[in-house]
Amino acid sequence: MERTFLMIKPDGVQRGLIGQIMTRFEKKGFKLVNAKLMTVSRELAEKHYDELKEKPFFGELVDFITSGPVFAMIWEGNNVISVARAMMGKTNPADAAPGTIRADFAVSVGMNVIHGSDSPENAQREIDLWFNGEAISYDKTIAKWL
Ligand code: FUP
Repeated sequence: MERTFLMIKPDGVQRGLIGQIMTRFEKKGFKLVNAKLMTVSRELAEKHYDELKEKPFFGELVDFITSGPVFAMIWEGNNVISVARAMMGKTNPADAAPGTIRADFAVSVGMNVIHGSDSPENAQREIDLWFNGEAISYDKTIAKWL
């Protein structure tokens, strides 16, 4: 079963969107297997966004992610990596399809409410980085209906 790392960014936490966003993934049928509200060190932010370190916006991105608590999560389910990305919408909320999280809740590419792993390799890397690889394995009785 596939797992992905999702993070509600400081703007989403400040705006009180944690519950609404989690509800979307719960209603879809994905399973929450770990979660925590946490502050982010510059070291963690820089490791997380290592692929973007040459980009001109890297400094601002790290400033933003470390500016307040984030809500980090691991979700599990069939094709959860790509389906969660589809539910999030395009990086720039202006390009995101209506009904997606970024389209419905955000207006700027910087403060776009949520992060989600973009590949199986990055999902594993991010689960290791943020949760030391730890997740809860449990059965949900609804599973046979999904
Ligand atoms: P995504 O995978 O959708 O989060 O997008 P990227 O990994 O390309 O970008 C990571 C974050 O960098 C985005 F969520 C927001 C920020 N960003 C900018 O601030 N400006 C840009 O032009 C592109 C990305």
